[in-house]
Amino acid sequence: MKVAVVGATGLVGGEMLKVLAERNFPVTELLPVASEKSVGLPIEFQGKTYHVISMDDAIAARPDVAIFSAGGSTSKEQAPRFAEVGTVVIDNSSAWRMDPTKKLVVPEINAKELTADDKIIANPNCSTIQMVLSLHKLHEAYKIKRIVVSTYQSVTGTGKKAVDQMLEERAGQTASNPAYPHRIDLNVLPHIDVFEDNGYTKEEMKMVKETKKILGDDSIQVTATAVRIPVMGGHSEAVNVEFEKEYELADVYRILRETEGVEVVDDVTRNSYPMPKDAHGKDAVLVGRLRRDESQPRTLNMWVVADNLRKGAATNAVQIAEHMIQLGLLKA
Ligand code: 11C
Repeated sequence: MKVAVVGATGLVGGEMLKVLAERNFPVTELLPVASEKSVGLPIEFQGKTYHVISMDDAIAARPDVAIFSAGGSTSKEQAPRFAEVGTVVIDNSSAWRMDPTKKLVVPEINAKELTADDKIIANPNCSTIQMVLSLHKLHEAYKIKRIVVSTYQSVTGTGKKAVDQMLEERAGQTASNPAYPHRIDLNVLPHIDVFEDNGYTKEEMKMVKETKKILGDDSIQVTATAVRIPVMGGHSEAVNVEFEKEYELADVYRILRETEGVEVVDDVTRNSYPMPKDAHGKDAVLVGRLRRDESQPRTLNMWVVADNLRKGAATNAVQIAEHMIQLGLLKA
């Protein structure tokens, strides 16, 4: 299969290449695509050296699938051009997620909705993916009424510039090209993406809107506070979820242990709980600190951690492509 990775030189693009190789995705020809300034740069993939090509050259090559991680405006402009030449586009930006004509897919939850008409498929935001993956089976069992979530997000979610900012600050330097309006090392920013008119950030509103769309239930109430912390390795989330129906904690453990893609890490007698350092490089969403919210009925507290570049981005995108192959919707 001819596979284009658009945004191949970015943090997520690099992870896409790693995940494609690890999962033995049937790549016969790789088309690494990036902005004009990166054209010609070497990219290693499965023991071969490829060179970055331009968007136009990639479209002319008519790839079977293009996995995009190049930002919203690039996706808005370029994804339809790939789709026009018959390429299936899996897009990791926010450009198409809330478009009612596009599917927003976490394969374990809603890959079955994919059809031959889906030429541009949206990959959700990383913070949303890990939360809904940990909750969808509980939603089936108890019906979610309301979610209150606070995130603790890795600088890798912003990209290389933010990683460099943190490492420079950690080395006692002033960041040469800061990604954030304040220092991030030894600090915490209650600010991810831009502020919207309602006082929430775009990241917070993504969690509200994307959750309803993926779980196919507009009645679910979500309120979020998204926070950047000086960590690499993964995003963490404190999730407080109120159900319509009463639950038994033992059943919640059983359901989560049986949820594909979820790993329960929860033994406080051994100080065992999910941490970003342990999620790093893994595809599983780690869930722990399960406990009843004693302040109101039918409500659960949990702590959810995942590698935002993997299940939160690259792995989920590649899994969508794999499902398209299995469903016969993506062919070489
Ligand atoms: C962050 N969640 O951690 C963001 C990165 O809509 O795909 C991913 C943004 C997106 O900053």
